[in-house]
Amino acid sequence: MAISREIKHAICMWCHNHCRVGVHVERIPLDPPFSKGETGGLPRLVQMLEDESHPHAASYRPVVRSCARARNAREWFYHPDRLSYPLKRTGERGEGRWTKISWDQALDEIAARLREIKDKYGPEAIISSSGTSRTHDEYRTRFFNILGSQNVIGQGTICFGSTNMVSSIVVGWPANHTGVRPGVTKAILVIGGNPPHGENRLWFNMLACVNQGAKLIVIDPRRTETAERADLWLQPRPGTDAALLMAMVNVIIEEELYDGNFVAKWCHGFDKLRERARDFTPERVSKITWVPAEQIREAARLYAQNKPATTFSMMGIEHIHNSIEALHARFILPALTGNLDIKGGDVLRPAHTGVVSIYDIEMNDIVTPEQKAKMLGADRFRLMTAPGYDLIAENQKRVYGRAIGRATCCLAHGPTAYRAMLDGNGPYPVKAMITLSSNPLVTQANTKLVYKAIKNLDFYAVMDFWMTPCAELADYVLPAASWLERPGLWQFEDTAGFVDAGEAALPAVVEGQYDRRTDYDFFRGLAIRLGQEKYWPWQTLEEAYDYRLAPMGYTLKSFITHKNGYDAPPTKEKKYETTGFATPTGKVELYSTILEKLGYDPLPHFEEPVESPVSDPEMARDYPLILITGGRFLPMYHSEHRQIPSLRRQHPDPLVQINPDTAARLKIKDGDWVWIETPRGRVKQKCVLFKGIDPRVVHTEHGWWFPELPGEEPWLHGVWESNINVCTDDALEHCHPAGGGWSLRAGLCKVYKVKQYP
Ligand SMILES: Nc1nc2c(c(=O)[nH]1)N[C@H]1C(S)=C(S)[C@@H](COP(=O)(O)OP(=O)(O)OC[C@H]3O[C@@H](n4cnc5c(=O)[nH]c(N)nc54)[C@H](O)[C@@H]3O)O[C@H]1N2
Ligand SMILES: Nc1nc2c(c(=O)[nH]1)N[C@H]1C(S)=C(S)[C@@H](COP(=O)(O)OP(=O)(O)OC[C@H]3O[C@@H](n4cnc5c(=O)[nH]c(N)nc54)[C@H](O)[C@@H]3O)O[C@H]1N2
Ligand SMILES: [Mo]
Repeated sequence: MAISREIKHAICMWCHNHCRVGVHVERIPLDPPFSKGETGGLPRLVQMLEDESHPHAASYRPVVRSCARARNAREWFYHPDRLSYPLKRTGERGEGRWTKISWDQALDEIAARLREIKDKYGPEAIISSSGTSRTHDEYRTRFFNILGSQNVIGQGTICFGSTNMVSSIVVGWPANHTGVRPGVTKAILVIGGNPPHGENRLWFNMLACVNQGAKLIVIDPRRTETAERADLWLQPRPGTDAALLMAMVNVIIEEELYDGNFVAKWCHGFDKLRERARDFTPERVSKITWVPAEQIREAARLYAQNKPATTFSMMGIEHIHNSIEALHARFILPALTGNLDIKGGDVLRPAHTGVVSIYDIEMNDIVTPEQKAKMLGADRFRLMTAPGYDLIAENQKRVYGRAIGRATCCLAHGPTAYRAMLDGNGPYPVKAMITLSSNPLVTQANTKLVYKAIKNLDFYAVMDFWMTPCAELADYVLPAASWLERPGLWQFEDTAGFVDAGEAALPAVVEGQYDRRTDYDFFRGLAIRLGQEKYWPWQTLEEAYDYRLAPMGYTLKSFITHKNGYDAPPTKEKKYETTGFATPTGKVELYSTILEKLGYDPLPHFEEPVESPVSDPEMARDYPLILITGGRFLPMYHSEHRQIPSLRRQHPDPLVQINPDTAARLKIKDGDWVWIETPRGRVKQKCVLFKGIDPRVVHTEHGWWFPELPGEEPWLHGVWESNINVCTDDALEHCHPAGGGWSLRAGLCKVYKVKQYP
């Protein structure tokens, strides 16, 4: 029997590109007694390339071919530290003593513990921490909705949640970076994003536009690779984007660069906006932002006078105190300039209606008002919790027939939940948490508080691929099947107009070697033990996806066979002309009636960051530098991949960027390890001198832990060494009053050399 090679069609979930890849798998025939019947040997992963059968294979090619993760996929997949079987803690929490158990035992015991806690404290005492849309989160939400707990917390509150929410309240639907079109797009405005590292598939597209003459305007405190390519780069003081963007609005209105017809017919509140924008003269804003007034004018003109123009805003403006206001101003820009829903501008892409919606899978309509009221943080941070979500959902259902899914923009409030996990610090006790597809000890702000909160839980379970710092503190650790071992269905949270499907490339279970399950299996396993059986008719994730595709007449397999696993009905321009916008007034709400109804300022305003040389000069004497964190860098993804040798060799250490003048003053040299300290704590990273950052600002990486260090306490794989979230702030009074987000990019710190390290 010859070696056979097969190409499996899969959706890579190692980053936000969600590339459809061809996973090359070989079966090497084995002689008896090793042969497993007709299949003849185990499938082996050989390599990962773009999926040639996909209609957009050409756009995936440069991305996949240049991807270090794809190239080293075998190192990841066959890594000896991958979790293989459920583990149960045998020693004290954090002691690092485990015993291997079966899935049935794990699910029986976990379900029994959850039932106990539910009976004693109510379902809302059980919560879950989620991550960054790397798994099939809609089934988690379904489980929790049926259970009766609205307390799924997660990164959505600071990762695309505010973007999707603010876009929804202003233009009715998420419309961020939806329109980059080579040959058509004439200008691209990038605000606080660095796609060469963060979303390089899009970056290749942007470069194609730029190479065909599109103007690139970049707003970033660092001279990033994106800024290097810009026609105009604005370097603001971190955290001041709301003022800067309102100054652009000011120029566009005062110089009459706006699209009068569109504004008159389709915008609500123009006069009030004009009034508000008057305060934001480039001269005044220049003093706030450090950006010269003339550059602000130039940016506004370049953007407004090159139509169609598209906008791309990222974490640079979500991770600041003024996030909602900055995003509001940012979504006003395409409306004022008539760039909405036109080819090459900012396109509204309603969900693919041939697929059962994420909203319906989540079963959001069964949630009672009493349960919504118990959602942690919903009383205080009303925009991105139940009250705000209900308002956008109502309008989206009217216009689009469905609302966007909840994973990004309707979550319980993390910092409120971690406090509720500490006795007596919340509205009611939180006693159990399931961490799945997230690593909050590394990625959530204020690690010390998160640590204390987790340690105080009655019950903690973690489902992951690896023994993360969080997993080390769990009572049960569950081995997850990765995207390579499970089918995939990708609709960009229902906001992209397409559906993409993939198959499992490799088995999740190999007898005698490993027994991994999908996150779906985990929740369904708990669900049927907790009396939810009738809501989970689909035995496997694949059956669940068959159900999702049934309206189009396909199963997952037949969709892949007959449609190459992809479908995207053509999008029409200016759909609003027939439907109106999905907002309460049916227009673009420059003046947001939803913000008003929720009790917030309906127009963008500027507030100083809580910690800044302006708002707290006294603090600035002790902590004189502005700290921005978390700039993305390849080949890592947040806290992942540190254990993969080929990837770690490319980026072995955590790096802090410091301007050479500042470093010289502090007697720090390139390559020195330095402490970064805030009132919350201090960690060390290695200095890189960087002229592209203002001398008053430093930038650190995030996501650092060291899988090679011991797992048991106090090490927890080095979670206290270089993890910048030890230093970040999540105080409730500092979170955004509407969105609840915490600032990761505009605090104060001091930096000094580490003596004798490493
Ligand atoms: N200081 C600072 N902190 C930040 C940021 C910053 O810029 N600065 N960025 C923030 C942002 S935008 C985000 S999105 C968050 C990210 O926060 P997280 O989502 O918590 O980050 P990850 O490190 O990606 O953690 C994901 C974990 O889930 C596991 N995992 C991946 N896929 C799956 C799956 O399919 N199933 C299961 N069960 N597990 C899986 C991974 O192995 C990993 O351990 O970090 C935030 N934290
Ligand atoms: N390789 C890799 N790719 C990733 C990820 C990863 O961890 N690694 N994470 C994924 C996730 S979940 C996300 S959310 C995206 C994030 O993607 P991006 O947001 O594009 O990435 P970042 O590099 O975090 O931030 C962009 C820029 O914001 C700038 N910035 C900092 N403070 C400010 C400010 O006050 N104002 C402005 N205007 N800019 C500021 C930083 O200098 C940085 O260059 O990346 C995704 N892709
Ligand atoms: Mo994110």
